[in-house]
This record gives sequence, C-alpha cells and structure tokens, in this order.
Amino acid sequence: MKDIADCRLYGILDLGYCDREKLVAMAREMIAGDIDIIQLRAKNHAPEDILAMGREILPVTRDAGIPFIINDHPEIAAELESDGVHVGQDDPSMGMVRRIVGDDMLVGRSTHSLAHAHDGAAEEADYIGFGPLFATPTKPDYTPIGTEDIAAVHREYPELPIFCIGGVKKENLPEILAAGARRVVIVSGILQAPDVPGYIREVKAALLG
Ligand code: TZP
Ligand code: MG
Repeated sequence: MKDIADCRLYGILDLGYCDREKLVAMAREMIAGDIDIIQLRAKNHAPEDILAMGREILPVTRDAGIPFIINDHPEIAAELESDGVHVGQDDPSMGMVRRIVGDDMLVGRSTHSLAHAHDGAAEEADYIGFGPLFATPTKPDYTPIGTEDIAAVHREYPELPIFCIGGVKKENLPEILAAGARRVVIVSGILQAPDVPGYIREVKAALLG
C-alpha cells in the first residue's frame, strides 16, 4: 500500500455530493486519475450502512494499492479493517482511538489552527488535515483560517504529512502551493468535476510540479 508520506492528493467520497449507488464508480474514477488516498465521509448515515459502503469500496482501493480511510467511526474502521480512520477535534483522544483500531491503522486528525496542529503532532497522528483554508459548503459553520499559517505549520512539523483542506480547487491551487502547501484534500472540486480523472491528473501534476 502507498505510504502516507507519498500521498499528495487526498480525495473524499462524501455522500453530500456522491449518491450511494455511485460510490464505487466514483472511487474507480478517482483511481483512474491517480488519486493517492480515499476517505469515505458519510455524515448522518447509519453505522451499518457505512460498513456496507466500506465493504464495497475497500476491494477497489486495495486493488489500486492506496489507503482507504473511514471518517468519524473507529469502530467501523476496525470492523472493516480499513487502512485508516479520520477523526475530528471533538472526537475521542488518540489513546481511545488506538484502543479501538490498534497500532497499525493510520489515524488522521482534523486541525483548524496551529495550536491544533501542535496537538496532532504531539498525539502522533499519522497525518493531519489543516483548514478549512476557505469557506466551503462541504463544511459549513467553520471559520476559514486562510493561507497565512500554512508555511509555519510546515516549518514546525516537517516530518508530518499535512493535508491542506477547505475550498481547495484546481483554480486556487497555485495560491495554496505558493503559501507552502505540499498536500491537499479536495472534496467538491473532484466530485463535481465533469471529468474526474482529468481533474485529478491536472491537480497531481501541479502538486508534483
Ligand atoms: N474539513 C475541513 S474543510 C472540509 C473538511 C471535511 C471540507 C472540504 O471540502 P471542499 O468541498 O473541498 O471544500
Ligand atoms: Mg469528524
């Protein structure tokens, strides 16, 4: 499986943008574009439904050799034996998450400030999300943090994979990269692209450029 350190573009199968029955096809399109890592984000879906979705997607990501992450639910990740779980600021401590998923699974943490990033590094998260950089309908009710702290967070944690998130699009990627980002999460930009593999290829080229 691809190492998290080698992952630059993180895609999310978000049920707010992708119909349940199109999840596997979308995962395949993302993989066709050479996405590095995929998360399943199914807010307000029942745990048994999320597990069922995960069971359909996991063979596809395994076949592609990329990590598959479950958002919010360590128990589901453990049951599914996904490659990782992603938790937020209000979710359980790393100790509690590790007790559920074990030591081998990737655990990512959402961070919304330099102080949060410090906590994420201290708790030995395998990676962090950093944002939302910009206002985004995918995560309403969060104050955007802008791009000012991107350079500082990379300077302070040079070994930590930091995925900048929130309103990231192909169009504003140059600005985000100029601010010091190396890795990004794109949700709606990818899921709403007319040509998903093409969109991802362009973003990857810019990230690797
Ligand atoms: N966490 C911070 S912003 C965000 C999440 C899950 C949503 C990003 O979605 P988009 O559509 O790429 O702005
Ligand atoms: Mg969460």
